[in-house]
Amino acid sequence: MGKVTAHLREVLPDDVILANGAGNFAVWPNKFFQYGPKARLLAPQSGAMGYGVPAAIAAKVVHPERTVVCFAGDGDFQMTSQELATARQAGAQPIILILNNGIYGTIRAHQERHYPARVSGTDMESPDFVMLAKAYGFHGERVERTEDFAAAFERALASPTGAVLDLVISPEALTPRQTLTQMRDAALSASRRKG
Ligand SMILES: Cc1ncc(C[n+]2csc(CCOP(=O)(O)OP(=O)(O)O)c2C)c(N)n1
Ligand SMILES: [Mg+2]
Repeated sequence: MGKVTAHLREVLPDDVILANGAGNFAVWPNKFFQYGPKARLLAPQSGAMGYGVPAAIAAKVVHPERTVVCFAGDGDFQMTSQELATARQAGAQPIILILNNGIYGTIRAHQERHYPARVSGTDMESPDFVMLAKAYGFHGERVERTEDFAAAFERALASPTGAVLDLVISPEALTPRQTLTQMRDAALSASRRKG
């Protein structure tokens, strides 16, 4: 995602509107994108999952001429994915990047920090997001390798029907600075020290 965000900084227009919901994935648009005076970020102050998709659609209704990109988690996206139908109906179809790591990452991180290796209910089986996007009349693509992102994003930008890019990400890459295993190991050795 470091490389993906760096690429987006290069190619997105100055007046881009970004949106996000809640989850660890939100660190990328929140901390690693550089906002000039014309760019906007629509994000929940209350940490509401599912906020990004409807916010991005609303942005596209108000500013159809501007590029709107929503960052969503795989859990987060599924809170409001049905709004893709609203987008289609309103002719207001943004680009949605799903950072698909197969887990409710934020909650897993809490589990690993407080109860290391005792995982409960944070693995997630998702639908095929590309098929789902297409069912709603969006362009859809799955991106499995970092080096394939740039071309896929170019096709998303060129699509007249908006786009959903399903970005397959390792659950280990949960934060920019610490992997899931490092989180678990740190908590395990801290609890051993305590006895
Ligand atoms: C509506 C709502 N339900 C539950 C939560 C608690 N919560 C915060 S982050 C999170 C998991 C997010 O998972 P995902 O969207 O896959 O993002 P990741 O952390 O994996 O990047 C949950 C359940 C919330 N913030 N909002
Ligand atoms: Mg996730």
